[in-house]
Amino acid sequence: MSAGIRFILISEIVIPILLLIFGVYHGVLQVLYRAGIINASSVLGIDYYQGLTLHGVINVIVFTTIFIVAFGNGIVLYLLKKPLRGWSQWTSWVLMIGGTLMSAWAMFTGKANVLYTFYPPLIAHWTFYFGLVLLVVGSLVPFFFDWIPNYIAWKRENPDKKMPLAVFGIFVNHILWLIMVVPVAVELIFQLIPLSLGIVTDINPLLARTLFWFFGHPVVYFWLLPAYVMLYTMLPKLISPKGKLYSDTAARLAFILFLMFSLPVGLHHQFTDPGISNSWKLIHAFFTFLVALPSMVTAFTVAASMEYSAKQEGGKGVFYWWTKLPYIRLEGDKWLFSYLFAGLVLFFIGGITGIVNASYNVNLTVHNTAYVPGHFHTTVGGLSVLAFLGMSLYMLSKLKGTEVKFKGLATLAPYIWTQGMFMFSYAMMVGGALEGFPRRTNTGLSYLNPDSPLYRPEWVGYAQLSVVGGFLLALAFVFFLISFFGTLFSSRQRNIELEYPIAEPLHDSPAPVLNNLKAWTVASVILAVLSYIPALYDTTQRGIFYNSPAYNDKSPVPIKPIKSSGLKKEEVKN
Ligand code: HAS
Repeated sequence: MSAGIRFILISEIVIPILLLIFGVYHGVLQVLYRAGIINASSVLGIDYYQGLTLHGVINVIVFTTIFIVAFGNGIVLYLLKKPLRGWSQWTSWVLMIGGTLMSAWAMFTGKANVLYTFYPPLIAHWTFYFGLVLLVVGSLVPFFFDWIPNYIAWKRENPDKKMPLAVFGIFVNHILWLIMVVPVAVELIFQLIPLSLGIVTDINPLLARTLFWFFGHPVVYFWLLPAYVMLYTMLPKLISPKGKLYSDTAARLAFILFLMFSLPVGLHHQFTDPGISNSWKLIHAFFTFLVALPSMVTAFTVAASMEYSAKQEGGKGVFYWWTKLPYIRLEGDKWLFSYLFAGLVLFFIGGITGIVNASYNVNLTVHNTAYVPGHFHTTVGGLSVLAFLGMSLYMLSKLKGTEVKFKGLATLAPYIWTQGMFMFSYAMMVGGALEGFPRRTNTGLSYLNPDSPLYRPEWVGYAQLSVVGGFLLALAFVFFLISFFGTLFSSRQRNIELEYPIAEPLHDSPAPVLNNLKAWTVASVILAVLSYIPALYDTTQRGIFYNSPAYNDKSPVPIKPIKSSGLKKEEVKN
């Protein structure tokens, strides 16, 4: 590997972790603010929406995207054994880092207090949107100019072999990414950037929200699939050198099901939005249950792989093999198991709570309550983040040619994280679902004040429990950082070789139908378009029209409230 490519890979791991320090810090401020322990605007002059935007955008847009590119680069390099092209990697790097800096400038200067969902009526400075566009374009460059050409060259040399499973998962993920960014690009290019620049004053926010959620649900699988690649291909080998993936075919089936069903589901975020027909919302609810299917396939396949692999280490019977899993083991790369296992345990809860959300009628109880952050902190904040942190440390140690430093702290971190996330998510989910604890609040926290008519004593305990959870999460992250920076600044001990512990499958079949990615991509696009045409049509017929001046310093808060729902443009203007 050339020094330039090595530098790019290391920086694509280190930069997101540096940014994550701000992201996690703002997470801690959120719990303190919600419990009334600090006043949001008193901390470094950053107000509630600004802090929440930094927390969300850094953690789930920037950290994830740059890491996923680094991981994909590493997997393609290792398994296809073809060099990455310097010009393509540098182009991607400049676009992603340049875009991140642009958006970061807007967020840190308070010009983009629009949350990670960034749809109107909240409006940001144009640099925020432009930066995101650059980040996304940069993340696609290696796919087109390194991964695909390298695969074609590999296939020419290995005509009888299937695409390696890890590469297959990485490709499915980036194909999904390519499809899902189209609607959000339309929203950014034709609605938000012109609105922010003052080129237009009139946009349809319901259309903007629908385009956002067309992207906004599949993006959660963009965060999930790299973790699934690790679970399928690496987890068994971390348990035992003789560990095996239970079924390669089941894994490929799961990835294809994600490609098919991740897209036609976004309306489950808009069950309560007016102006879109209920029938299409219901159809998206059904598709949402279908997209849970590949995760169920994964739960069984991964559990079977864990059992098989633990039995290679002497585990016996129905339950005793659980004792042979390397929960806290420091030799070699076994420490990485703790990140994937802790993530799995959290995702068990995250998955079940997702199914609660998807149930059209139950969603009405939990929507816009703290239950929803409770759900997504056990999914993206659980399995995805833990897998990405563990893999960042793993790749860093390989790229530095050194052992992981402070391995004990690194191995404990995911368990402390899990404990913290359980407390935080329990508080948010139970408080949200049973007591209506709100998802967002910017009301001066009057619910904590006994003298206020809005005083809600039943929420106070939940807010306080979430502080304890938040502190455990921060402690876990500090443990991780000590190990991460210890490894970064340690000197080289061995040859630099980026390798991954890839397990062979126990059951495998050629299943050519599953490997035809071109056909599945076409099918996925057709299904996504068909499932969205009626909803998009509805938004143009009964959308709510929102009139706004260009971005100015007061723009982060809605300038003009939306007048009412379900009205046609002429009716609103009149
Ligand atoms: Fe979700 C909202 C439905 C999965 C992230 N979700 C969100 C939001 C985020 C998010 C960020 O239907 C908030 C968006 C916002 O800002 O408003 N979600 C689902 C469903 C699934 C799901 C059905 N979500 C995810 C994943 C995410 C994520 C994955 C990130 C990575 N979600 C919703 C809905 C909403 C929503 C509604 C809107 C709510 C509202 O009203 O606003 C499914 O894909 C989940 C399927 C998962 C399973 C679990 C399988 C279990 C496994 C673990 C096995 C463990 C083993 C180890 C073997 C069926 C794989 C042993 C375990 C032991 C316990 C010992």
